[in-house]
Amino acid sequence: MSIKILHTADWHIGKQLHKIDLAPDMELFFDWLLLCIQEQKIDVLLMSGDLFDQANPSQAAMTQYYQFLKRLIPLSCKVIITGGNHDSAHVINAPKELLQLLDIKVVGGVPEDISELFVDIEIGDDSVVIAAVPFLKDRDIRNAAPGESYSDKIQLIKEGIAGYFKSVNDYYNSNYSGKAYILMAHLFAQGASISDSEREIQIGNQASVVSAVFGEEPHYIALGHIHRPQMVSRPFIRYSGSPIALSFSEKKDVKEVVLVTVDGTSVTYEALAVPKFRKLVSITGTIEEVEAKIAAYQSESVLVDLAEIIVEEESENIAHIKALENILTSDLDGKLQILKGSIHFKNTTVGTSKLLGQGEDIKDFSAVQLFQKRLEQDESVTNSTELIHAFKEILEGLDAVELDD
Ligand SMILES: [Mn+2]
Repeated sequence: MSIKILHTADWHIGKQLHKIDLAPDMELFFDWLLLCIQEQKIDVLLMSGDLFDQANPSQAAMTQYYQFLKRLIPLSCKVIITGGNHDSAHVINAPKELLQLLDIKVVGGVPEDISELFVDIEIGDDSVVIAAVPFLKDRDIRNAAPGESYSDKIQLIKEGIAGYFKSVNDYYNSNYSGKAYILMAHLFAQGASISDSEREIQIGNQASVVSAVFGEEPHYIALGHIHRPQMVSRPFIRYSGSPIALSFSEKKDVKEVVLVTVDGTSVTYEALAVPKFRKLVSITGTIEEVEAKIAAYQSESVLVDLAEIIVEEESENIAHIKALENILTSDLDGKLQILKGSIHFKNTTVGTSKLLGQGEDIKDFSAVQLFQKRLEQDESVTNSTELIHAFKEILEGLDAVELDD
């Protein structure tokens, strides 16, 4: 016999990506996860923080969470969920007593007594001890001193985190020494490779921790917070990453969960890839190239693929900006949904200098005069008077009327 544990983190239930609700992605992940738990005969499911995307989750997000738990109960798989930096400890802990009856342990925030972090699991001849450490808030780990400097603060947070993990390991040593030991944590470990979707924790990530703070005791460290799956400094110190992509910067990531197997005190682990339910794509090029790429776009995803458009044109032209607006609002038959777009001009400065004739200096013109020159050069502009009027209003709004001589 052995004990099989699945390490996951950063579900971010309720997440929206540029106003697109990722609830369908989560639902498909949950379907897959339930199947995986059945097929792999998983005994324990770990979720290392950031259960919800918001401290105050929407009703829809709460419903999705409880419906998942309901489907999990018949599978007799223990569940351990900790709070992350996105979570409210109160929201997660509210149903604590009730969930405990269903073999679901939640640790929303740092408990009063360190013993409350520990779960001692025995299945057949095997056993494992899990310390479910949630995100450590500033106030959990140190006393703020009046007048302390920025670097004092960073130093004290680092010492506070290290001190907390030392107490956790001391508790393990006194009560469970010799047993297989898994430590859960939600923090920023030094050297981890981040994406765009983690919210900074503990003053601009300055107070990142070195993996030495976890001590020598744990056989496996199930980390949460970083959304890209990876090991940190040693193979058994791992971020499972988020199960779905939460930002365009994660578009190339393989999403995974980690299967941890405990056999006596031997602990082994392997990553299981989570299927991609939709792609996040960046479509780049000139307006013409982007239009062609969108027209030729093929999707094999279960859900509509999501795109960001990045246009690069040689020089500034209102027609290009209008073309991008058209692309952003066009109907694409549900094969692709465009969430955002930006346009960059390689020669903006050249474009400006073209406004000026031989021997003319930009300093000799007012902002309104330059704007007028610019409009005269653009054949697509038919309402110059209105635009100049609007431009003056903006300048006045900026309290820059003195530029208009
Ligand atoms: Mn997160």
